[in-house]
Amino acid sequence: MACLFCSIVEGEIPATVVHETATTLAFRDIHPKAPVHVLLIPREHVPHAVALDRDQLGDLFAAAKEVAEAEGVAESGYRLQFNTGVDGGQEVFHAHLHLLGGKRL
Ligand code: IU
Repeated sequence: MACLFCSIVEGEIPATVVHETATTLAFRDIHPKAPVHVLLIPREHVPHAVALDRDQLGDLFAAAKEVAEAEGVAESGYRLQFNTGVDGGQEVFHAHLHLLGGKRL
C-alpha cells in the first residue's frame, strides 16, 4: 500500500513544508491540535519511531529545534511526541515526530 508521507516526500501530495534538510522534512499537520503543529519525518521510509537509527533520530531532533525557533515557540516551550504502534495512537506508518506548541498544553 502506498505511504502517504512518502508521497509527500516525493512531492506527489502537497504539504506546507516549513523546514527541510537532506535527510528530513517538516510540514504542518493537516488537522492541527495546537496553534503550532508540525510533523517531522525522515525522507527514508521507516515505519515507526523505534525503527529509526541513531542518525535519523538525531537529525529529527536537530530539525525540531530549528522548527521550534522558526515557529517562535523555542522560549515558551513545546511538546515533542512519537505515537508508536496502534495502541500508541499511530495512524500513519511512516515515523513522524509531532512538534506541538503555541499554547499551554
Ligand atoms: P499519528 O501519530 O500517526 O496519529 O499522526 C498522524 C498525523 O498525520 C495526524 O496528526 C494527522 O492529522 C496527520 N495527517 C496529515 O498531516 N496529513 C494527512 O494527509 C493525514 C494525516 I491522512
